[in-house]
Amino acid sequence: MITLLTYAPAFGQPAASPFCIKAMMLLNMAGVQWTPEILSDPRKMPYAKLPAIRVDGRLIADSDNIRAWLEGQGADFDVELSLRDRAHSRALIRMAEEHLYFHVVADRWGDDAVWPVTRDTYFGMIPKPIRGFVTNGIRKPVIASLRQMGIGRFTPTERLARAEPDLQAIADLLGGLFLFGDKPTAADASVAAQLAGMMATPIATLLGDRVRGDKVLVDYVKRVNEALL
Ligand SMILES: N[C@@H](CCC(=O)N[C@@H](CS)C(=O)NCC(=O)O)C(=O)O
Repeated sequence: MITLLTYAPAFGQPAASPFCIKAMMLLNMAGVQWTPEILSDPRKMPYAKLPAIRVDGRLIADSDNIRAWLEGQGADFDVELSLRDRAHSRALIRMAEEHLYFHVVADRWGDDAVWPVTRDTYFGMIPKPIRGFVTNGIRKPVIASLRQMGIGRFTPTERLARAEPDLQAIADLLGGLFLFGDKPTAADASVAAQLAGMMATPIATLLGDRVRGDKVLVDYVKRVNEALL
């Protein structure tokens, strides 16, 4: 049995992290048996992040490594894709995970109106009298890393403008049900999980409103969730 170490459900999603949701989708797509184990503190994980899977006492951390492990067991998430499509898939995954994801983080951690809800959802286990103090110490380096990478320096309007061409590119690719036709592939697990994260942010943000208002993207996320969760 495979155990998926994941964050708790949050904001109507099966996990607070889009990467944990991606891992759930990959496990389901691979058709393997798995069970979730909820962690709130990832510091003991190999990369101090989630998701990870535990198989026969061994930890495999990071959703891309989980994918590689499943592929090593015989899964092929992109079975009908040409080499060219597989290359495009890789680029889409990077766009979703190394760019769009940080907009989810900026909305949830960087927006002062959203932060109190994020804090109480993610860190509700910390006693209230010390929660503000403890979580400020966790929030600060997250904000600093967003500033360091650049998007933390943008106004919300500039940030939406930076995400917009990516969102449009995803919508433009959705001629079929999924990114590469009528069957879900690995790229759908990565892209839909990040879009779902944007949509699930519980307080209105420019980005959340943009994605929630886009019927093509909303219907796409719904289809991927129905197929893979
Ligand atoms: N590249 C990793 C990213 C995972 C990731 O960023 N996880 C975040 C939650 S979305 C995390 O656990 N962060 C904890 C921390 O940075 O302290 C993957 O694909 O699994």
